[in-house]
Amino acid sequence: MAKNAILVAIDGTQAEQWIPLLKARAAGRDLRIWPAAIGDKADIAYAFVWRPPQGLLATLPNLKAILNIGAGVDALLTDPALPRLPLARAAHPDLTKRVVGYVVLHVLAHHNRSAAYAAQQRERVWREQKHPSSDQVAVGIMGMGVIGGEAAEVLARLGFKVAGWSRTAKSVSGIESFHGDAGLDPFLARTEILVCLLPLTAQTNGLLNLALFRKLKRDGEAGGAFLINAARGKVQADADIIAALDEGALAAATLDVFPQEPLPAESPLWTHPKVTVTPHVAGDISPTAFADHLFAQVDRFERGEPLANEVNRERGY
Ligand code: NDP
Ligand code: OXD
Repeated sequence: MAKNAILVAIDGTQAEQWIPLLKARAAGRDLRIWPAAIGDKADIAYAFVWRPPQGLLATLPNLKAILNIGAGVDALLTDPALPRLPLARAAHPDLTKRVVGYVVLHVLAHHNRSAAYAAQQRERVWREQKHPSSDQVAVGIMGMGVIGGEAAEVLARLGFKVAGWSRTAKSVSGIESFHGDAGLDPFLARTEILVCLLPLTAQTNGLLNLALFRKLKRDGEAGGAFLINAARGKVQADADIIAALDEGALAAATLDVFPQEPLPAESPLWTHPKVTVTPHVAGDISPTAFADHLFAQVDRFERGEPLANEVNRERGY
């Protein structure tokens, strides 16, 4: 008879943080830790996963639900053998605050000319850079979901002229809204600091390319067009970012994510003077904040309630 055990399959070094915390909060639940201690696969009813190996979940005959320890489910959905079961993603205030903090930090860094001041400090140069007020600078957020929506509101409170672009129409007070294919060009034409918070799907793959960068507003008070990608690397074309920086379509870029991670040592992005690289850390989710939520999801499911933040497989996010 199935035992409603929970598989924990977390890729990489993050597992070291997560496993003791999950064990401490398991409250008698039977945890099976991949890869060493899965036991009888027929016992497993739930899976807590972050980038599990492709095909693993398909080998669990009594699996009932999959809980992703992250907001993006692109790595799971590219598994051709992924079972068609309820699948939930992470949408949690802790994660949202972290990514919004990252976005605000880098919008302000571009706005406040931080790179120029860092270069001046190295040369002992005391010179004021031109600082437009935030209400003269247009920020555009691609992806107005849980994280993008919050980032838009925080940046609007800081005074920026904020617009959002999403798949479906939105109406948010103080935020100019654009949606769909028809809304993209007008959204880009008014945007000086472009922030990407889109999921990776068939529609968004490669969207951040040279043709798109050329449509951004670069003659405004911000002093050029800037890119911040805190979402997924495959939404961007790295070579096009370099080309856009070199021709002036982009003035600078902050990149947390890359088509290939870790970013290869030979990538010119590492040393480009107009690029800031961070190693996919915008939204590192904290196990202390999220472990209880995972067990609460199992409890909901067992009460017959739908999972919170269930992924729409057709939409891809
Ligand atoms: P949500 O699912 O809440 O929001 C996604 C948004 O993108 C929605 O507004 C959606 O539109 C929009 N969207 C999706 N497809 C399209 C499209 N084809 N055209 C226009 N808009 C589109 O996601 P979250 O806000 O929670 O997270 C966003 C992404 O951020 C995640 O998928 C993940 O990849 C990434 N992320 C990265 C982290 C990091 O550490 N770098 C940390 C956390 C998240 P609509 O509202 O109309 O559905
Ligand atoms: C996520 C991430 O999707 O950290 O949560 O990238």
